[in-house]
Amino acid sequence: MRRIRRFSIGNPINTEAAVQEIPKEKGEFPYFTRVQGIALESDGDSQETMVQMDYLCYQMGTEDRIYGLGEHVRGINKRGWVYESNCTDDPAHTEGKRSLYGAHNFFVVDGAHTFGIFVDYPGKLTLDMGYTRMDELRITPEDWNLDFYLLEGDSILEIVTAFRNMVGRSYIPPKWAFGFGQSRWGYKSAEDIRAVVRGYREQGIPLDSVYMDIDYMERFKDFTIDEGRFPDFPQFVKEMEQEHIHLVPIIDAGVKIEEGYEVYEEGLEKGYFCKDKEGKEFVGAVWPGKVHFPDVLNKDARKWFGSKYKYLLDQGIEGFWNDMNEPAIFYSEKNLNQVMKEIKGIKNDNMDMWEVFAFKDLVNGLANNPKDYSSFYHNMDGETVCHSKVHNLYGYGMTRAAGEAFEELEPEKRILMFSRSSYIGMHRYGGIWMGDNRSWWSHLLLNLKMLPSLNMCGFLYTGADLGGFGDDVTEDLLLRWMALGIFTPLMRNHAALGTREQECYKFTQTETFRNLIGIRYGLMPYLYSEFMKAALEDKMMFLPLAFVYPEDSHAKEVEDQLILGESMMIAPVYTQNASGRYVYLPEPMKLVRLKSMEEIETEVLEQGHYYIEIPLDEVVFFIRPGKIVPYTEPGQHMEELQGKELKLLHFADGAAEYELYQDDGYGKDYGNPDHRKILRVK
Ligand code: MIG
Repeated sequence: MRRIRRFSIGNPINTEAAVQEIPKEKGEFPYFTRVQGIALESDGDSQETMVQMDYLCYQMGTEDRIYGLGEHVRGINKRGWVYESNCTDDPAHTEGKRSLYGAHNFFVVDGAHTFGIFVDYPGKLTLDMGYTRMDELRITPEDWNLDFYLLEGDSILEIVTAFRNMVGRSYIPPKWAFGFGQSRWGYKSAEDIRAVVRGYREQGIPLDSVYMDIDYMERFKDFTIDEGRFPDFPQFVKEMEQEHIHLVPIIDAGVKIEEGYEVYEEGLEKGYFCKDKEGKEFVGAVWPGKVHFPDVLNKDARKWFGSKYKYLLDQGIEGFWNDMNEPAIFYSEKNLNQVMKEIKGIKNDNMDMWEVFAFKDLVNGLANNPKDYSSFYHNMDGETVCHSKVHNLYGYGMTRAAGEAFEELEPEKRILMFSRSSYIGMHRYGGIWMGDNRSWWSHLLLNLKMLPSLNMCGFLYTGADLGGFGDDVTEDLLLRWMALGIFTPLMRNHAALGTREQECYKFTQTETFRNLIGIRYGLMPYLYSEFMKAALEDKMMFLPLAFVYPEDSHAKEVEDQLILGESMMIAPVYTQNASGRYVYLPEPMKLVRLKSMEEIETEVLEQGHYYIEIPLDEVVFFIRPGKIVPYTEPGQHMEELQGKELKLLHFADGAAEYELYQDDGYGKDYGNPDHRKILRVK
């Protein structure tokens, strides 16, 4: 039996994370006690101090496991670290980090008691999962205005579905956005993009989209296109369309301060930017130089900012990615002046070591400074709210602005949208990508581990920068990473300015890349069906083995394999120079080995532990007993898949069924029964 209970404390800010209204209950929270006590507080780096604190505490048993929290470093089981919900632009996703770009305060405790918790609180929230004391789970907000939801059910999956029901249906992208996309920070002109498309098409490597990073804009101004480098943009969009390529431009949060720039002038005139204490527009600096931040938490401002996407929609664009919306701030005008003053003061000193360090900290502390976040304000339904109280809603607000505008501007059509920063609730308006990872083997594994925790929080359309964003990739890392990426809804190769070029055609094993990406397209009938069913039925697409085999103590500890939908288990290679890997089969499964969509071998394996050989040019997955995986011949792009004959891979002794979901990939009549078809083996 499922049950959701809501305990409201103080005067919570309405985040609109939930779409289902749960009546408030009075009284004590079950399981948790509110503790007045001494705790360790950290400044995020290494300084820790003992402070008096007020927190909610759950006494964990040794067997308790914790799942969820969305976008974070570390394991599928989140126990044993302290996490902070505090959306941060930090491109070093190392194990010691407490927050990344998102704030996803939903988790499930599984053990002596099994229950889910959602803390609807848009400020900084500390989730101590056995860090201060190994046996205590502590939840510490910065103030006591929050909604605390307790979810119960007969299984973890039931709890997750109840939660997803409560927060509303996950965003569904157009079908072409399941195709492979190439991106790189540094494509500067139409010519650069043509060269990428040529590179792929000449090698016969499938491709559906090319992403346009900040360089397409005129001096990094949102909703502008540099005419010199992109002459006749609508014509260029058409040209790409003929190549079956979608262009996907980036939109940044900050609006450049520049006289004569329409978005700036309009926003200023209407009072739609965030204000400082004196009521003047807050000045931060990001890529465009000095900017104002649109107040996307103000309904009218949000509507206005969303309407700006029309400029690009009108030119044929059908997808966007929203960046820098934590919001990232390189420095604020005020703080920079202050720091400069302080530096002047020490200029002629003979600085000692500590002073030099302090000087360095002054400069490094310019970016994403908490003082800046507490020095500007939003207008939420007429009320002035300090940014730091609602910090985690900014990316959500920006993406919601776009999503709501698309509903109005393109009511019949799905538009691709994914964001960097997010909060639960934003999952209704867009997906997310996993931010600035690195070309590290450990980040391939992190990519895998984040999938189920994001799915729990409603984020289904997601993926990591394949090959890694920062640092230089190697060909084998890219191949292995793509072999995971072929399964993730967002499949995009993206890299940072100045790193090794990592478009697939730039390497020697082009045939392998062609086959690998071909397998993605070949498996599309299955992948798309599983995505759509997960979205429409509030289910997870990627599941930890622990959720599917709760009685199996081995399965519970597996952190490098996932169940994908109803039929499949994946187990990618994530170590360098490996000829294969160990895989645990919780039940008999059929191993499927593909060199390409035309070269498929299968083998039935009993339950148990195996070392599976997986050469660089092969993909392996497993089919569960009684299950079916529909597939087709690959194509060069998504449109080419239309009308291709369906074939079935299966591990069925007797009769088995699979529900296929198929639609035109653009429309929104998701409930149409014609989209569902039962496939059978006899
Ligand atoms: O400060 O637009 O995460 O994907 O390539 C970096 C340039 C700004 C961060 C994004 C990344 C993008 C980059 N952006």
